[in-house]
Amino acid sequence: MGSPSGWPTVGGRTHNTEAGEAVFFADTPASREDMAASRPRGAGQHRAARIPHRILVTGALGQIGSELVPALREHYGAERVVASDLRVLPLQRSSEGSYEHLDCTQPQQILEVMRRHDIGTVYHLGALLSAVAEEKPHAAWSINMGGLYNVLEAARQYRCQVFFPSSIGAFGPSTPREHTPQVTIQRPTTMYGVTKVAGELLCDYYAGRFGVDSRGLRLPGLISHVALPGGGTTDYAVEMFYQALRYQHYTCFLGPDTRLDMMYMPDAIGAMIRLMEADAARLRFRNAYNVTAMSITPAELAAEIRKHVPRFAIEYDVDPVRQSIAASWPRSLDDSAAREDWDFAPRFDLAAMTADMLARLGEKLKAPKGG
Ligand code: AKB
Repeated sequence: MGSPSGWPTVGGRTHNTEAGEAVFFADTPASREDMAASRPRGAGQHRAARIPHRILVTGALGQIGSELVPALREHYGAERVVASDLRVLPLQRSSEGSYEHLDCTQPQQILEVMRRHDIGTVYHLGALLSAVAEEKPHAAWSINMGGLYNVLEAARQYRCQVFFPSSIGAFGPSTPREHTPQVTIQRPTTMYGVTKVAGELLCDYYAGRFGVDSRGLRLPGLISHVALPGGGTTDYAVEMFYQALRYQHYTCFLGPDTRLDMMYMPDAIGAMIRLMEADAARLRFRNAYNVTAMSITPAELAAEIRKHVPRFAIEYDVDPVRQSIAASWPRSLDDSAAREDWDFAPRFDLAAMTADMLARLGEKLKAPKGG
């Protein structure tokens, strides 16, 4: 059956229409066909996207990966998930499952890991966030774009499914800021945003041109008690929780009325897995889907925290760089396409997220270090 965008699918999983020629990776050790032949074919040629063979997570030690990897291991079995990152895995985590030291700017490293582990799906999370990308635009281009290109190209050759985390940063000041539509103007003014729009287009291209089963989300700010974000504009929200519990005081780098979309990490993890398992025939968009769970300001988050931590006080010392990035982003997203196409339904609103976050982070901060 043809997919909505016109590329053929095999058993719910798209497959390449091209004959596996290695353009960039001319010295690839194994062709896509070799890989396919070496895989067990319990279900004949009909290996559906919802039963991944083995899953590779890049950037696995980051904010999202720290929760996605355990969730995938729980969902599909620990032996099916290979975590990877540019960073060295802390010794105390070495028993958690397969781990590869992987630099996504190096195509041969990606190909080698995919071949060795017989990878069928890649969650490509390795990227620089918005504020740090603005500080280091050249590195951001090389890591965010180069890494994605290498992953898509390897996925083309090995017929892998690819998840790409786009962002609210893929929009810019000329985008409608309220209830931002799924399809709208995308002219970001940050290097981070440029790499996210270009990344969306590259996913679209690899899907349409080569039949790579690429899927993506335009993620809002993510709030988590497990791992800290690093170098993002929405990081204030996580910082506020830590500081509220530790010192009952937080100095916020965004102004009190800066409204941005946010989501609690369990909803984001659930959305990623649900999207990757969704019936390919229902997906109208191969670049990325708008998703959101709440649209909040620092002042609103502080007021919600104060319901649990009455002495909590906030003050503001605005960072002009991050404030101007935030000012170029939507204030609220329209996520109706995600709800319609693959039943996206977040569970945590501001009140539920705040209560859960304070309870879990409170436990974590009380626990003895290293315990
Ligand atoms: C950031 O602030 O850079 C990220 C994002 C919204 O993409 N959290």
